[in-house]
Amino acid sequence: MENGKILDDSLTASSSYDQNVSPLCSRIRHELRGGAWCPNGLITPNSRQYLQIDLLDEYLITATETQGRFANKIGAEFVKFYMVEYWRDALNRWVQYKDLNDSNLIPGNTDTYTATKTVLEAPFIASKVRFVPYTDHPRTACMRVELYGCRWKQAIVAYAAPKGGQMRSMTGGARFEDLSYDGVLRGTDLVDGLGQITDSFTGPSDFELLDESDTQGSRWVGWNKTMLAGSSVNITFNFTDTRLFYDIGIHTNNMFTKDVQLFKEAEVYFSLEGERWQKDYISYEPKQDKVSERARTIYIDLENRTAKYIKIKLYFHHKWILISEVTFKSVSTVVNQSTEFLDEYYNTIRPKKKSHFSIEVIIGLACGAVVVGGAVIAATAILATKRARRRIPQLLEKPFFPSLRSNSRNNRRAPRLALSLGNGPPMIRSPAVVDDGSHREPYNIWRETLNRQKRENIEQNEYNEICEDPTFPRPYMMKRPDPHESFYAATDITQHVMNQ
Ligand SMILES: [Ca+2]
Repeated sequence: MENGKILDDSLTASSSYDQNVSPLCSRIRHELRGGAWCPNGLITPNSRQYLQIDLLDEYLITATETQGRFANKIGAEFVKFYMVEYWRDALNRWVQYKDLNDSNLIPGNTDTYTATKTVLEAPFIASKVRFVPYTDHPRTACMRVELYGCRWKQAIVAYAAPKGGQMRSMTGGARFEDLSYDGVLRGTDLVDGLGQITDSFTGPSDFELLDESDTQGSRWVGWNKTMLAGSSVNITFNFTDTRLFYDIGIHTNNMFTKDVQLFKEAEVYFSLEGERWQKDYISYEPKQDKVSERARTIYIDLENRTAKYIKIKLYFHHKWILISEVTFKSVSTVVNQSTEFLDEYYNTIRPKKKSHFSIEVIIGLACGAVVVGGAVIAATAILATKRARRRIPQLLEKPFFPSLRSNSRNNRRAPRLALSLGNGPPMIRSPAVVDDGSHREPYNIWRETLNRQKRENIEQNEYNEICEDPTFPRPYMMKRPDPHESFYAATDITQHVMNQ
């Protein structure tokens, strides 16, 4: 609003007192005409006036800010509390924002000039946002506003999941419901909305620790084994379009001393229309960790599969599964939906890639390499000793190492061995290792691991970069206070006192 990225065309309102206080005057820290947007008539507990901002695209909204009507000291109106409503085309309705304590009132202003910013406990995804002034007794109200957020690039229309549970054994009963979910409850399932699983917040490792901005809610959404009909938690995501998927990241809790553990297995299913699912699903079993209780993101390779719908089934390993965020790495794609294609899409079962390299083979290779390495070092040492005995005078003049660089065939192997050991994988080329055709795998695993690490870094950066979009104010961006504001404040307080 302040920087003009939101154009005048995007600003509308339910009403305005007159043209001098139209929605065009609602930009925070601006003094245009009457100095703020003022709805027509008094605001009462039953009235519903709003200022509407059309963002033209979907944004994750993380904070709001308001200011009253200062208007060069003649303004007297401000709003003590306001509500926020938002719209997404997929929802096709306006939803009222509520924080994790189920409160819909956001604190506004106490004077006409000081801006008040509120970081939202439960960020939401919206393409239009309304500010609705609230008052418990009739009064005039004027507002200037700002929105903070970033472009929403996950392309998820909605997800459906079983309603989360409550861990009664915890102090106060830790609530793992999806508190900001904006869809509807159908039976025991939440459908057609987005919520805490896609709000960009991840939970702390110890789920009993309250988030700084949380007063009661939890950043975790969780399910107990006994509360579900099946043996798995099934979550279905539908996307804006057909996409090519690289991977999925599931941020999960592993507080095994408090009955929570990583899921035992994840099955990932793909579909183009949400009814039928590919027979060839992806199965992934994360390595269980009974040492560290650190919460972590588990990435599953989605093998460049194409889908518009993805269903994940998470199987219990312990009593509870808690997840706080799910992200996808994907790009838009187009598919030919001919009968032949669909038949192949749903029914083809591809040969499984060997996902785990046998641990025995790795140990065998490592032992072989150590034995060979030891033998070569021993041979080198013996030869070097023999040479040294022959060349005692030279040895006294030169350091030992250059003798390894002599033209002796055996000695020449030593630097190469050092290089091999230093680089790790090439040591499998050692002739002592059984050449059964599988010896290339450690190299591949090593390379894939390296790539995965790189990709995770990129992934994390890319995800964070969603909130670095220069076309929209960054979340939690603290603005330098306007020096004029303090001037206004001082004079206005003086005038206020004088008026009294
Ligand atoms: Ca979250």
